[in-house]
Amino acid sequence: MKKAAITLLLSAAILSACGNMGGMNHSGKMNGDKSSEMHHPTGNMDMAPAADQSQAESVKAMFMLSNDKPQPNSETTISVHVQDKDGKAIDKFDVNHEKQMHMIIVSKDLSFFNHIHPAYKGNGEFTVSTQFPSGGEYEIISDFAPTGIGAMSKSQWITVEGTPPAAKPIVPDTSLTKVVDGKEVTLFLDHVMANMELNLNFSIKDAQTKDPISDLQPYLGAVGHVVILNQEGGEYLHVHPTDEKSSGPDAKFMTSFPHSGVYKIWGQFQQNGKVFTVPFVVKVP
Ligand SMILES: [Cu+2]
Repeated sequence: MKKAAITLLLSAAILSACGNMGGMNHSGKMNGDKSSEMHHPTGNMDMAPAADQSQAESVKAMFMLSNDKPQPNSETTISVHVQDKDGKAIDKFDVNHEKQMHMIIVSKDLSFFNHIHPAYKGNGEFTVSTQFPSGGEYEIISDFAPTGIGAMSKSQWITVEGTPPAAKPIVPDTSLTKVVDGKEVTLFLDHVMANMELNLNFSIKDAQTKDPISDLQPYLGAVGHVVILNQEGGEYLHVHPTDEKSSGPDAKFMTSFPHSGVYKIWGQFQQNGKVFTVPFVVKVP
């Protein structure tokens, strides 16, 4: 198998009403199921295939916060309850890249990005404690694979108390070279076009010496992870490398952008036990 077929799950599932959804923004957009794309590199037995749309729609995720009015810079526990369409807990989940659930949290302007891993408590419930850096709206996306159903993602917008900082414009980068934590990372895209497979190649050097970095460590079982969101929200791509075993200087991925528009891409890599995250903004014609 070279790579699995892409499954795009584009639907607007309505999250079920829930009496205890502190801080939830019911008036904002509720994306429910997101477009989710997962590639299955050769030999990777650690990934569940994507659920088809009707299967994904039959699964509900209820997001709850420990605090009705979440405050910036203070611990907030997020819990996610995964249920079937009858409200019964779904209790078996496949491990995907070393975790049973991946969670991405972004601010509305995509300037804040966090990738964390809720712990499974049993009976369909995952929890994680985290902090939000300021007031404003955030999207929480959770990515998981109920056993026998397949990989899917669910999301929820929340509002954190306090005045949000001025939104940072999401502007396509004029240069696809960034320096983060002493690493110079260049993103090469072979062609950028909606609905076409393309290669993303992150090439990583030491920012000072310009020496290629070839001692990247596996992060969640692979050379890197890439998360892509579109500017408007609603499209979420979690992309895994085509050569998971690479240790740099190149980390290669393959994906396709479902529509034209502006997308933000976060590449995450690990060296010397420390994860670094490199953001890029691209315009897809
Ligand atoms: Cu993760």
